[in-house]
Formats: sequence, structure tokens, C-alpha cells
Amino acid sequence: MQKIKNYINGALVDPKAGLYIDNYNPANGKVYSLIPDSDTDDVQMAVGAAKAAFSTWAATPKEKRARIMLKISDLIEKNLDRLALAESIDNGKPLSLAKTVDIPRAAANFHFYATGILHFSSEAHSMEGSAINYTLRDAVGVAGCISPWNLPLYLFTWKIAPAIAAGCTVVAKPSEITPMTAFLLSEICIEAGLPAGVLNIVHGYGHKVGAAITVHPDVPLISFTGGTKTGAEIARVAAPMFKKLSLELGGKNPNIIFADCDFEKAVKTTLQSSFANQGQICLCGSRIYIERSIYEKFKTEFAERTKKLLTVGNPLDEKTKIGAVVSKSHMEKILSCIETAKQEGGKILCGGNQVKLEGDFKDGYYIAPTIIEGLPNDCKTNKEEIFGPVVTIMPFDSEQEVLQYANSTNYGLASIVWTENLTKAHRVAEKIHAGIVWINCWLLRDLRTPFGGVKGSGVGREGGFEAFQFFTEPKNVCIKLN
Ligand code: TXE
Repeated sequence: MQKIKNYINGALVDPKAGLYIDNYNPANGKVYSLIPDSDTDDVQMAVGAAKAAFSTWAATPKEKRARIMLKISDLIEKNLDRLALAESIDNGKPLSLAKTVDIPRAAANFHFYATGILHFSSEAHSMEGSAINYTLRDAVGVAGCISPWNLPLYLFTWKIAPAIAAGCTVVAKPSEITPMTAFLLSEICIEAGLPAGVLNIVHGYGHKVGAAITVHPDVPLISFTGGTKTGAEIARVAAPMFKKLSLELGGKNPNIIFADCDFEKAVKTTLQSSFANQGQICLCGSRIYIERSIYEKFKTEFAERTKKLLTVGNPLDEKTKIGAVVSKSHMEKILSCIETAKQEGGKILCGGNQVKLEGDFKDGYYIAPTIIEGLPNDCKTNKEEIFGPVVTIMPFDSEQEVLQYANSTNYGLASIVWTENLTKAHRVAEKIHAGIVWINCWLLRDLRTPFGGVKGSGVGREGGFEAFQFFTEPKNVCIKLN
């Protein structure tokens, strides 16, 4: 049974206490590897290595930092098939999705930030001949990066890349549910010649390793993506220590479909935005609002294609569109949410059940893509994040009504608007409370744009040069000229 290792001070090492956690393959419900059950001693070692490496790495010319990061990006691309297979086995997502989204995006993250740092500049302000001010942006120090299981390597590198590009060193913790590609990234960093201590990866439980990173006095900054509850816990610990915080949390995103939409595009993309990655993307459009005049037509077409096209199966089979959800407990959580929806008066249009596959996959964690109608907008199902292949649909009669629905949750991460009316598109976008509004598209990402949500979807922005501002501290120097 493969035992993966921590990556500390440039070496692959076992956890000091020699304890391990079972790592399950969600496709068949079997343990297929072991991950370190690390603790505060391992975190201490990692922070020590990151601290020792910081001053040299921060002083390394950005061209050199960029060169090493571009090598990492190239090696991720070169190892695409191996990384995609590992991602699919670890997470349960279709292999085709890991190959086309997760792993290419991990390479792009390193490439984008390696090149971006070469153009990151700050400002100078002249005081009409009496003084000059200039702003330096120094790397903050040791960055704590904690990431979730839904897009394992994609989100792990989304934090690490800007941090090391900006000159920080990193102690990173992937989710204990999907550690494999983070481990393979360690091997890639060694091969790319990343100096020891610049990136340290400590595997293990959130309440042990994640909590130890969060509370460590030598880690002045935490970048976190995960559940809103955990984000609140991290903020509770980090705030009194005045740490810089970026919290990328959950979402309950509205997908608003006006009658004047491009119907075919709206249906096709809504299949994606509802069920990609088994609905385990914080950006999925899980609340679908359809203008009443096309409600029946859209609902019928959407349900038909969901049943016909979105085959649930072995994630490694190229035909599979819906793989396994990430864990047994998460499957049970999603099934209980579907039960709640029924109790709240929801009518299941399709799905609503666990899928039992045959043979090797009989113990896997599969849920049929589920569409629920007939719920009131203010019910629990329409308020809380389910994070699975489950969407609700309902009609609306006016722009005002649908905006009230859209803005009615404690989340505000993303939203989708379908209309061919330009004025309406901009007017609606301006009124939606969210960090991102996609118009006639979904998950189209320009990495230069700020990324993050409002309300319970988090605080701070990652992405683009906002990420460099997060991982550096501005220092203003003012010189008197006479
Ligand atoms: O997240 P957790 P989980 C949502 C989604 C999901 C829920 C829980 O609704 O059902 O969050 O998912 C580490 N101190 N999203 O359990 O627990 C943990 O080990 C420090 C949305 O995966 O938040 C893991 O590495 N770290 C989200 C990471 O935090 C702690 C994507 C995330 O785990 C910790 C994922 C602690 N006390 C889930 N406790 C998105 N926005 O994309 C746990 N961790």
C-alpha cells in the first residue's frame, strides 16, 4: 500500500509520529493509499524550514523565481496524464474532467504567476517639489495555504503559485481527502530545483495540521479555501493574531434564465454549471430561476438532457460525465439534503437517489444528477450549500422578483445571467450581490481578474495582481527634497 510523504525542507519525509490515515478511492469505496497523520511537530519542522528559506527566496531576483516556476508549470504539463489519473482516483471526478480542467489549470496557475510577477509594480507620488513618496511591496513572510478536496491541485496551486512568485515561502496543507496530486507536486518541485524550504507540504487532518498552521506565530498570513464554517474557525483564531486572511468559502449561486436568452446555449451550459465535478464546485449554479414564459419548455429540455446525457459511471471511463462524489460522508450529506428538499415540498424531476453500480464499483459513492422543483425560495434547500449534483428550479415573473431571489442567501460568490438583451444584462449584473457575474457563459476565467465572494462566501480576493497585493506588504517611503 503506497504511503505518501510530507515535503519539508526540500525532502520527502515520513510524519514524525509515524501515524497514517487511510486514503479512499471514492469510485470503489476502497482504501488505496495511506497519508501522513501529521501533527504540530511536523508543522513546526515545516514552518522552521520555510522561515529559514524566506530571506534568500525573497531576495532572489524575480526572473530567477519565475524561471523555476515555469519549469514547474512545464513539468505539470509533461506529467498531465499521470496527475489527471491521480486526481480522478483521489477525488472521483471523471478522468476527462481532470485532463481538461484540473491539471491544465494547475500548470496555468504556475505559468500565470511566474510571468505576472515580472510585471508587478508599485507607485510613486510626487509632492510638487517638496517630497517624493514611493511604495515598496515586500513579501509578507511564511504563507499558510490550506485547500479543499473539490479541485485539489487546481486550488492548491492557485494559492501556492502567487505566494512563491511574490517571494513568500509556504507551508501548505491539501485536504486529507484528496492528497495525492499535492504529493506528486512535491516530486515535481524537487525535479524543478525549487530551493529547499520554499514550499513545504504537510499532510493530515484539518483540526490538527490546518489548525497548527493557522495558530503558528511565525505564519503571518493564511490563504484558505473550504467550507464557511471552517473559514469562520480560522478567522476566529487568526484575527486576534492580526494575520492577513484570504477566505474563499462556499456558494449558493443563482443561474437566472430570461425568456430572451439563447435557449440552446443556456440549456447546454446549464447542464455544465449544474453538474460539472458532480456539482462540487463553489461556482456551480445550484439555484436555477427561469422566466415563467419559458419555464415549462426549459424545464422539460433540461431534465430530458440530464437523464440522457449525464451518465453516472466509473470515473476512468472516457464516456462518464458524472463520477463519484468525494467521500461516503459527503454522499450521505447530499442524500440527506435531498430528503430535506422532499420534506420541504420539493418534487424530484430526475435523480434524487444513490446510484449502485455493478462489480468493482458497487461500493462507490454515486448520486444521480438531481433536479428539484416546487420549492419556496426561502426554504433550507434554497439557502444552504449542498455541494453535490443537486439543483433547484423555479419560475419568476419579473426582474425585480428574480433579483430579490438571487440576493436572498447568506452567500455571494458567483452568478449566471442568460439574456440577449445587452441593457438588461448590464443592469441585472450591477444589481446582483456576488463577486462574479457570468453573462451567457460559465466558468470562463481570466486569471487577471480578482476572484472571491461577498457575505458568507468569504473575504479578500485572490487572482490577478490582487494576489500579489495579498502576499506582499506595502511600505511607503517619503523623502523630503529640501
Ligand atoms: O471543507 P473544510 P470540506 C464547502 C462544501 C463542503 C463543505 C465542507 O459545502 O460540503 O465546505 O467541505 C482544512 N483549521 N466547500 O470538509 O472542512 C481541511 O483539512 C484549519 C466549499 O472539504 O473546510 C481542508 O484541507 N484547516 C469550498 C480544508 O480545510 C482546517 C470547497 C477544507 O476543509 C480546519 C470545499 C481547521 N480547524 C468545500 N478544519 C469552495 N469554496 O470551493 C478543516 N481544515
